[in-house]
Formats: sequence, C-alpha cells, structure tokens
Amino acid sequence: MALALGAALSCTPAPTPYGVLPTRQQVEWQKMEFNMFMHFGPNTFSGMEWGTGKETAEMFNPTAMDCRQWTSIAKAAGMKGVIITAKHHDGFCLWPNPVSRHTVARSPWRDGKGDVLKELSEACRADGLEFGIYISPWDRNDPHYGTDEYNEVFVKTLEHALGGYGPVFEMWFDRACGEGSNGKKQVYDWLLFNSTVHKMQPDAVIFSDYGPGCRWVGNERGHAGRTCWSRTVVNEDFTGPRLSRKELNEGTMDGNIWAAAETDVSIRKGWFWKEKENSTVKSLQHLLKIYYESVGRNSVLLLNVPPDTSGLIHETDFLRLMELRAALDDIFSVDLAEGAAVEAENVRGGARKFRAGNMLNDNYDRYWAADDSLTKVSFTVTLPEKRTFNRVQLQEYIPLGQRVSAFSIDALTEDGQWKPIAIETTIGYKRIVHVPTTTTTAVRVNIEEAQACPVLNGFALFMDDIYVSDEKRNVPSGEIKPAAEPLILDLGEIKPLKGFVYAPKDNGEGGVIVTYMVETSVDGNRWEVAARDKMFDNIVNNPVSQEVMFDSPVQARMIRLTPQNVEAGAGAIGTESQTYGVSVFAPVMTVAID
Ligand code: FUL
Repeated sequence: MALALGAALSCTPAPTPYGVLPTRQQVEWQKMEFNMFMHFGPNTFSGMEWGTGKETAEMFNPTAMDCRQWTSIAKAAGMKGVIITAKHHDGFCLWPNPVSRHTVARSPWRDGKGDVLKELSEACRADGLEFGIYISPWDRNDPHYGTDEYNEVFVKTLEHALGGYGPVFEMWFDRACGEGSNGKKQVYDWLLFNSTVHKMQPDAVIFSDYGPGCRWVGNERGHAGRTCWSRTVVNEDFTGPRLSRKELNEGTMDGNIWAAAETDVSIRKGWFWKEKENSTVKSLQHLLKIYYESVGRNSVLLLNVPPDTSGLIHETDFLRLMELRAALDDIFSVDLAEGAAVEAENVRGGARKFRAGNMLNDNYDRYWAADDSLTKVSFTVTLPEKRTFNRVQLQEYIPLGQRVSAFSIDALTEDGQWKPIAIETTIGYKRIVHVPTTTTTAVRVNIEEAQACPVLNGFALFMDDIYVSDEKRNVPSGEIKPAAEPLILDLGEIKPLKGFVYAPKDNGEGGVIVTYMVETSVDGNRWEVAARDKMFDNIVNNPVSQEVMFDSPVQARMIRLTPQNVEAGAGAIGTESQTYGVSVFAPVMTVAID
C-alpha cells in the first residue's frame, strides 16, 4: 500500500509554465547578477560624456593599458562578465575594422596595431568571465548616419565586432539618439539589427529599452522598481512608443515578452573617467543601496568602472570595489536559515518532489510548488534556535515564469503571535527584503496573491550590520511642477566669466533643463547671447551637475540661462520612497570666474 502511494505521488506533474518565459540564455544571464560596464574611448581623453564625432583618432593613446588588470579586478569584485563600449556615440571603434575609418588602427596606441576587443575578450577568457559588447547605433562620425544606407553599414559593424572575438554573452544597444534641434535622425531597422546579433551570437542576450533579451531599468541611478516584473510590453518590430520610465522600472505584469530589468549605473558621477571626478567615486553605503535596489529587486546590476587615460582602473575605484566585495561577503556568506525546517500549508499533490524544504536546498532546479488551484498560500520556517536577521531573501523559479504579485512576512513573537515585518509585491529571480532587525525562532511567508500557483526555489535570512537601510513604504505624493523660467545669476559687479555649472536639483527630481540658451549682461538690461540651442548631454538619464565653458572669458555682471526644453521628473522614478517629483523645479547655477 505504502509503495503504491509513493508511486502515485511521484507522478504529480510539475506546474504548467505561466505566461511568457525566459529562454535558457536569459535564465543564465540573470544568474550572473553582477557585471562590469566599461566606458572607454576618446571621451576618456577629452573629458566629454558625449563626443562630437569630430575627435581625432590620435587622441586615443592609453599609455599602460592592461585588460588583465580590468578582469582581475572584476573577478575579485565577484562580477561575472564585462561589457565594453566598443563604439560610443562619437563613432570611434575600439577595434580595427574595414567598415569605419575612425578606429584604433589610426591611433598611436600600439602603433595602430592594437585591438581592445581582442585583448579584453582574451583577458575575460583567462579570468573565467563572460565578454559583452556595447555598440551605439547613434553615430556622430559616420557620414552615412541619417540615411537608409547607415543601417547596412551598422549591420556590417555588428557582424565584424560579433564575429571576431568568441562568445558574446550580451549585446548592449544604446537607444540614446539626439543631435540637438538641427541634427540628423536615423530610422533604425531594429528587426535587422536583432536578427544580425542572433545570427552571429545565438546565445547573446540583447539589451535595449525594449529588449528583446533584457530591458533598461529606466534610470541611470541604480534603482529597479520595488515592484519589478520581468515581463514587458513591446511591438513586434521593437519600435513604437517609448515605454515610460515607470514601465521600464517596474515592468508589466501581463507583458508580452520576457525582458528582465538591467540596472546600469556608474561608480562615478559620469560614465567616462575624468581626473576631476576621482573624488566622486560612490561610497560603500551608496553602492550597497544600489546592490539592494538592483540585485535585490529582480534585476541584474551592471556597474560601470571606467579605465583612466593610462588604460587602467584607478586605485580609488579598485579599492571601493574591494570594500564592496568584502561587505557583500560579510552580509551574505552566513545564511541564518541554515538548519531550519520548512513546512508549507500546501505542497503540490502532497509530493516530496515539490516539498517546501527545497527552498533551502542549493540545487537551483529543486523548488516548492503549491497545487494549481492555490494562489494564496503560506509557508513557515522554523529555526533551530533564536536567530537575529534583517534581510529575507526569496527566489521564484523563473524557468516556470514570474508569478507572485503580493506577499507578506511575519515573525513569531515570544508570546506566540505572528507579527508582520514586511508587505511587498513581486519576487522574481531574487528579492532581498529589508525587515527590521528581528530575533525569533520562526518566520512565516504568506503569498497573498499570485498569477498562478507559487513556485519558489530559494529562502534565506541574513544579518547586515554594515548598510544603514533607508527603505521606506511606497507613498507616491506630490506633482511635478517643472517651471521653464530663466535662471539669472547676478554677481554684483562686472567680472570675467569663464563659464558656468548647472546642477539639477536633488539629482533631477522635479525636472531638468535639456536644451537651453545662455546670455550675459553687464547691467541686466542689454543681454548678449553667448550660446543658443545648446544641450546638457545625457542629463535626463544622468541628472548630475554639468560644467559649460565659454570659448573665451566674457566680461559680465549677470548670466541668464533660459530653458528651451525641460524634461519633467527625470530621476524621480525608482527611488526607495517612489516620490514622483514632489519638489518644485529649483536647480542651482554657479559661475566660474577667471
Ligand atoms: C546612455 C548614453 O548616452 C551614455 O553616454 C552612457 O553610455 C549610458 C550607459 O547610456 O544612453
């Protein structure tokens, strides 16, 4: 009888996959969790963020470049892959190729015989890291840009980069495109670009605002949504209306493709290395916050660590990465749920195969699942003794789809009551929930709502004594009030002005100026135009202060900055408090005086 029952139970079928699913490559990509982004090129030497395309190849001349230094640091930091800007918006190619005349082959570096992609792909292989390529479709150098022919040129560029350096795990398509008000616009053939990548590198996950492999998280500040679905909505041709920042940040519960969020953020203020930004390397606290709000929110973290003009990662960045690694090891190396017993209200078909204890097992493909009819179900973790923790980690088995849309966590009190310690929404591949520091013998997780029966393969408890959590409840409030009034600065007397610095308020909350006119005046009555139709490069995605220098000093007492195009609410999405631009637009402007 016992034998017959055992045989019957083992036949319980696995849950039917729910919704659109990740491919095998997307699951492997998500398991990487933490990768290095590297912005390197003429901008490293010019101090620009967006090169104009008029730079000469001669300026690219790193004096001591060593890709093994990059990869050994990435590896020591616990990263699993590296993605390099093979071609940024300025069009300069870090590898020699017959499609472009603007490449390393024309630079003095290694006497024009160097190839960054070759050196980096070899270094990645030597250090056991995956190799990825960023190529900007926007090209300010290529003469074909703005014509149909450019799409063919771009395909050849892709074929060349993707065909020569072994396996590529991720192809990063930057969708930034802007030439200012009089610039060229290209109609990109995304179906052609994506099929070229699939043809050349069938296993590569394609990043862009729309996927199809993974999607942009909607900001460059390092925050995925507290609700974060891996499904998103796209048109068949991967074009159509841009997804809103909120949609990018949070995904869409019933989206039509699987494209998990990738959180790209720089360790410094800008994406490219600048001497004067050595002091802007993010603090350990800031990096931990980013880690929790990306890896801990069902996203992959792509942290930019740009090499300097010598072609090496600067020691400040290196030391900070090592501090980050040490902190992560400290927090995550001891699972306080170790040795616990897990019991679920329901186990699928009563089968051992789907038992709740699978969540504490290291085998990724063993999971707890409930019966199909259940979308609200709890499990209880009983610890071997009283333990103290402040992080609860949960994982859904994503090969069967992302299902959970609401859950709560309770801790058992001394007098036997269940006390709520968290109420959250999505889980996805990995969710690390901040809870108050809790000492208890038992924890209960209540799946309150799911799109189909829950399927979880991970539960863990951790104690973090390092990061001072500032995670708050979601309270959307306020409204965006971007004003477009000119900003006027009066110095009180006539001085030689070299330029000015514009700093969006609170990292862009409430809006940023994108294009502007700037004028100067000696008396506040007559105004001289110093520049019009100018743009603060990449300020919407990365709303940090920007310095603008005049060609030569201007004698003036007043400076007036008139916004021509203001983008509302940049940077307001994805912060831990989800404030949608509550502050009124009030940026800062300062002047540089000779
Ligand atoms: C943006 C670009 O415009 C920035 O320069 C940077 O490369 C960032 C990663 O993506 O869209």
